[in-house]
Amino acid sequence: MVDTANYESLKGLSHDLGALLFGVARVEALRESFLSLSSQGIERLPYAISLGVHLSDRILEDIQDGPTPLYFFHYQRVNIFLDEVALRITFQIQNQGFDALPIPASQVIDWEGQRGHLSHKHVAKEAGLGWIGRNNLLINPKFGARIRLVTILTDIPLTIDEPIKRDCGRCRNCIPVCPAGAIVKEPLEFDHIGCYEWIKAFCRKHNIRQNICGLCIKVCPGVERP
Ligand code: B12
Ligand code: SF4
Ligand code: SF4
Repeated sequence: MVDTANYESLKGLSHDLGALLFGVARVEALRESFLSLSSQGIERLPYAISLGVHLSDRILEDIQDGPTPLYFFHYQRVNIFLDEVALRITFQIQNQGFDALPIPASQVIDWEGQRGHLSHKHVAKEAGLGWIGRNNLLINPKFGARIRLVTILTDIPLTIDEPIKRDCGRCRNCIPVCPAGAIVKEPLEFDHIGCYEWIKAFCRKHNIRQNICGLCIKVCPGVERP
């Protein structure tokens, strides 16, 4: 099968499974930032497939000052769902005689530095799914920040997508809603520690067993809605 046919069939499968966002990047430039993956033979996996799902707008709209029980449950189920979609894509690639390595949607490998094996956002950016916004999240033109992501590294030949040449423009919606004051005009000046400390304290206070928030996702619904 040629690269385009592989690309179209995997994109069709992920779409049928419910992951509406699909893109492919080469991983050479990203590999340096990968954490604890060197024993997985990743140098033989030159492509990264980035998948994204659109979160429930209804659940996000109900968030007022912090995560709700419904959002907490949704967050957990969507992570499981993404890992399952990544597995289905992995099995399809393996069935075609190629190699694939699914990276969990939300597994922390380095707790002190708060890092996973790789950044799904950085892969998604390279794969053309969107840009890094002022809120430090991957912003898709259609669904804004209301998406969650997963990555599959593979050696199946695929066509490569181009990064989107866009940014937040004049929008500032997320700056005033952040209770930690972590979001500022320049995306690179995002206060990671401030955000993390606020989330930890809030979730402890409300007995929510995950470090989640949701406020800067809620206010960023995307602009190219049908
Ligand atoms: C650990 C983690 C967190 C941690 C720390 C995040 C961080 N590092 O910035 C905490 C708990 C704070 C967090 C919060 C959130 N997260 Co989170 N998180 C992750 C996870 C599992 C790993 C992140 C990672 O490895 N980054 C790699 C580094 C290199 O990338 P970076 O974050 O851009 O890099 C900076 C930090 O490392 C920072 N830094 C350096 N040293 C330290 C030390 C500490 C203590 C901290 C906090 C940061 C920090 O400096 C780097 C350069 O700027 C990813 C899943 C994944 N594997 O990608 C999800 C992920 C990034 N999270 C996600 C989401 C949605 C959230 C929240 C909205 C929570 C929620 N669900 O309600 C908030 C948003 C915070 C924000 N505005 O950025 C989504 C993002 C989707 C999108 N649209 O972009 C991801 C991709 C999960 C997914 N599968 O979709 N998250
Ligand atoms: S709310 Fe506006 S400024 Fe904030 S990340 Fe989304 S598009 Fe960018
Ligand atoms: S997750 Fe919450 S605390 Fe962190 S930047 Fe977004 S709104 Fe601010």
